[in-house]
Amino acid sequence: MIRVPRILLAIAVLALAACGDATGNDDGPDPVDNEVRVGNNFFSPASRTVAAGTTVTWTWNAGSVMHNVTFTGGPASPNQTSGTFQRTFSSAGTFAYTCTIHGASMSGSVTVQ
Ligand SMILES: [Cu+2]
Repeated sequence: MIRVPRILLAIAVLALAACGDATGNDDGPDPVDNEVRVGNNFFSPASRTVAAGTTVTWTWNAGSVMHNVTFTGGPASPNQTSGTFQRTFSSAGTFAYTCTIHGASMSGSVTVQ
C-alpha cells in the first residue's frame, strides 16, 4: 500500500465529489480501471494503465457525432455514435490509438504492465 499524505487524499475526495462521480470508475486515476469514455473529440482518460490480460472498454458518450477507436496496426472500432468497443491486452507495452475522423487531437494510449 502506498502511503499518501492526508491532504492529497482530501483533495482527491473533494475533486471526485465535485465531479459527481463518487466511484471514480469512469474518469478517476485508478490504474486498474479498464474503462475509457469516448467524448466529443476527446478520450477520458486519454491515457490508461492496465495489467496484462485486461479487457479495456471504450464507451461512446458523444451525442450524434461519429468517432472511432483505431490502434496503430489495428484493431479498430467502426465509426459510431454510441455503444462500446473492447480490446483485450495480453502483452506489455504502450498501445496508441486515435479517432481517425478527428485525428491527432483525439488520441489516447493504453499502457499494459
Ligand atoms: Cu472522433
